[in-house]
Amino acid sequence: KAFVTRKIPDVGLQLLRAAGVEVTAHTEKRELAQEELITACLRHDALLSVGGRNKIDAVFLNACSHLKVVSLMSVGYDNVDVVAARELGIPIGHTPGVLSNATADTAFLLMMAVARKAFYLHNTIARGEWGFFEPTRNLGVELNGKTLGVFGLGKIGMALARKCRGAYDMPLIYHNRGRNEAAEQELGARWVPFDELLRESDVLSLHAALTPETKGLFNEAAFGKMKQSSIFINTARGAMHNEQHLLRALQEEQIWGAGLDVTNPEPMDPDNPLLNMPNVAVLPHIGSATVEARNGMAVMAAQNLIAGLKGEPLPFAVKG
Ligand code: 8YV
Repeated sequence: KAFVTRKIPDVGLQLLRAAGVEVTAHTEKRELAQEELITACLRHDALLSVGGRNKIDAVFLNACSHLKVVSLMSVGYDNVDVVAARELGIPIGHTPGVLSNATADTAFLLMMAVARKAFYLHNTIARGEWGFFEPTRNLGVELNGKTLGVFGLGKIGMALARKCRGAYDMPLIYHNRGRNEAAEQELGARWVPFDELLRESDVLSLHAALTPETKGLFNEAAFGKMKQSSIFINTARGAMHNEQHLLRALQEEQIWGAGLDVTNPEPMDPDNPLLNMPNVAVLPHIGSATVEARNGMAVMAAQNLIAGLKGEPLPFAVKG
């Protein structure tokens, strides 16, 4: 018996049912309170958890230590206490890879939207403010040959770097804990220290996991080191940037623009001044929201769950 925390693509449910799993899905359009999740899980053998709202923390895991598997329908697992899960012997699955292209597309889309003020100009038209044409109005910037800086060069960062190379011949610099030899060979990527990444990137895109080390890393000090002409893109986790500091950096023209698919907090307050700035584009955490990616994620999450129920190793386990 498996409990699923949201409506997921049919392809995932079909796989589960074909394997003989009895599924209960929470399909109401409201967040599950933590106590409700625990109560539901006490009646099930496995959990398929969608999105980062429900915390799979030590309290949850201890209350639900009977679970044979927790299968996440996401690549990120910052909402999970991986150490507590390991100690309790509960395997955790996730869905890396299938969403890399979709998420990289979202970063690319934001980069272009910021460079040409696209979302802001769309909104001005909707407000009846098409405006008077002058050759010096509504000017954006071009991306050709500009340097792409990636913080956390893994699958998603690589997918973005390939798109940027193909479309704009953008040189690639990156900062990771370790070197990414494959990226250096394939894309001529250059590892740089963190401060150099800040100083040299024309477009700086975040693709790392949220950890205690990356939380709040993009703050006043970091924005202060970036080029005044630079564009900051976050499709990873909102908690990696300080949103007040980002707003100030934009207002004081320390950086040129920002594109966010993740905000801090989510949802973003509709009165947030970032939403009315010409060089800012914001999306409601849609990085992996394509038919292809979400179907792939549902399949992987179902495969992890089925393996866990059988007591087999998960095909896509969180290593933690
Ligand atoms: C999702 C994500 O929007 O995979 C992740 O880590 O942030 C996104 O793909 C969401 O968490 C889907 O469950």
